[in-house]
Amino acid sequence: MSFLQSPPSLGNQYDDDRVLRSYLARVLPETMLREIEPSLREMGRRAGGDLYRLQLAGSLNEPTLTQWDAWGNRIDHVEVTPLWREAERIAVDYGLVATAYEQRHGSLSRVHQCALAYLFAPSTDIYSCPLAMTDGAVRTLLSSGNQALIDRAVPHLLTRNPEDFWTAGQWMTELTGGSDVGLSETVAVRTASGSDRVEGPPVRTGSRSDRVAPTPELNEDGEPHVNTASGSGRVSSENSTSNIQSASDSKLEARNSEPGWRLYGNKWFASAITSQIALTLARPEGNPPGGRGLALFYLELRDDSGRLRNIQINRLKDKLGTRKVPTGELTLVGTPAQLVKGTTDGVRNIAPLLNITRLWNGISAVALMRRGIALAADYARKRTAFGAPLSEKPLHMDTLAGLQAEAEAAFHLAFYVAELTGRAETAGTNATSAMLVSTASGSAPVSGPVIRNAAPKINEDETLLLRLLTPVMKLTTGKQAVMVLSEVIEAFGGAGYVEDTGLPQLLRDSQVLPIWEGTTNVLSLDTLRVLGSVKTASGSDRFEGRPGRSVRDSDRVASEASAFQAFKSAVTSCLQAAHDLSLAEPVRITGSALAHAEAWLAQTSKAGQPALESAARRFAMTLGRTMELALLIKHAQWSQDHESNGRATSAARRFANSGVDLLIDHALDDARDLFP
Ligand code: MFK
Repeated sequence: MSFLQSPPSLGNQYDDDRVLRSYLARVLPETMLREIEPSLREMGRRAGGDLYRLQLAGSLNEPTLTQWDAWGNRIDHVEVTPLWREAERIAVDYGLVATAYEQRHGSLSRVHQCALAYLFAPSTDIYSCPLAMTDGAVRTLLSSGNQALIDRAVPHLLTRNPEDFWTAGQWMTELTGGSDVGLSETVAVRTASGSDRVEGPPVRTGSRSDRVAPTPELNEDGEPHVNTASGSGRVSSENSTSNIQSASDSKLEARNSEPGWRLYGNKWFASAITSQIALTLARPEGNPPGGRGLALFYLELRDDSGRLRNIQINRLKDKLGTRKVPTGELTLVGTPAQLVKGTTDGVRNIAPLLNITRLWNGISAVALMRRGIALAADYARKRTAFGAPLSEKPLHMDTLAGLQAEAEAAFHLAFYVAELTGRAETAGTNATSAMLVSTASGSAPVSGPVIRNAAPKINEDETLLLRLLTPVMKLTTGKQAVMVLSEVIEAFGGAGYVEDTGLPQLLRDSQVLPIWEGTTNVLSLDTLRVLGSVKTASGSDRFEGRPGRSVRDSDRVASEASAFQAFKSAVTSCLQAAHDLSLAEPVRITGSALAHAEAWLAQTSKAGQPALESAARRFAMTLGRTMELALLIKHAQWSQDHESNGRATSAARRFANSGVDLLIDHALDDARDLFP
């Protein structure tokens, strides 16, 4: 061969990222940016350097499940990839979860954490998945007020000591359940008072014989003996010297002599099953059907000797993407568990976790877009065809410019939701979080004074806005990621279609983003529900915008109006920041999309639920893209004024003409006719 094409390469992923650096310069106080920038730069160096090389070198590695040892013992041992092991160490070291709760910079700690995650995620093979669930578990446990569980688990989830670190799983999906979690069949049985003895599994109604839980054979501890494992869980006897372990052991022993719960059922899509704990839903015997009849449970997967606690791992999923994530099908055969908060309302009680993982989903979406574009741009400078580098070809330039505008718009929405999340979390909770973290690690995790930022506390409107924008942001950025990464693959021609370039993984991994944590359609309906415009499948029409408050009947009308008003005023305030003529057209397009969305909602609400539902996705995406453009305009003006930089303005102008208002009314009858 006379010619060899130079492959794409990456530089420091912090230094090279104009959008991230410009955004941080706008939203962070200078002192904070100065303090955190070295760690961001270091993460950027690793993301474009050793981690990226490790990722490419291990592209064929996948997790494995070994169900039996050589002597016939059921062990269900999951081995993760070398990059995942390294990613865990880095995650703990940099406080990928802890940063948000240590709150050294008040509400802006969430932005700090998301910036770290954004740099870390594309080079670590979706290790962001267990981190997202861990973060969500912390938020859920703190919201539950269950002090025993908070004391037991949160210090492990937030520690910066790798020996003590736990991750959390989120087991929601069942064969029946899927998105409709209220259909879950897992049953919770209360054990006899004062003993750990199992009352016996409930009668199962599943049609498949392997879904019937066998009567457990009890071991000497009175626990049904199902698994022994070599123990990949680190909370084992060898860790008994750990500060955290010894501090909480006595509490655990005390609990074991109290009445408890055993879970029986199948979890069909349990992500990252190497976690030490999981939050899951099960229906206490006798409870009514639906999400309200489910309760939220906490469980620890392994006992002190590392054996799985009555959990069988039946197989790992053979997935399109996220192949490094060990996603399992599990059977719970009398798994000991503890109630997190009450015996009902499990879906409502696990909602804090959903909102945090949806934020991570959006941050991951923009991170993957950024990675794909960085590689494609570098390649375009190296690849010469038809007499010039691709970067000088007008059509190729135009194609990548369109992707950059999408990614830039998505970035601002995802990080805006991070800002709001941080403000909601620090509304009156600073003291609690700070205390939790200092007890977690035994000493302050990082030295130096705690700097509180001057960001305003969240108000009622912004609380509504956060509830609305979380699903809107997740669904909008997820779709954008798939579109952008598909184009990125094409920008490499045939090379993008070849596995060992590492490029196909980008597209495959992005395809999960619109699916897990609520599909586009489910979240579109959630968006309408937040606006008070539809009932859910389970008939709930309650509105949970303000913490601790549900709104019904006449109040609901007010909340419907105020959720949209909160959105409208957020968009409008961004537009008011724009004064340069170059932004006039994007401002006009944003205003027009906003007015159309408002009029459509008012009008279609009167037309009834089928009309609303059938257009819900177009409506929610219009809200997402409108907010994205508004935020991009605001940033573009700032960047002109403070950095004399017009590139964000170019992004706003391009994005404004890439379809912001998607609200076309297709006739419902046509949809019925067309349904294949
Ligand atoms: C790097 C990327 C990070 C991601 C990694 C994660 C890996 C994990 C992979 C997975 O586990 S994917 C599976 C995740 N599953 C979902 O996301 C479920 C999707 N389905 C929904 O979101 C449905 O809308 C829902 C299950 C919530 C519907 O269930 P129900 O039983 O019909 O509940 P309903 O009546 O809609 O809501 C019950 C209560 O919760 C209501 O409050 P009230 O009881 O006061 O009326 C709702 O207002 C409240 N609620 C629901 N969603 C909420 C919420 N509150 C706040 N925020 C929310 N998001």
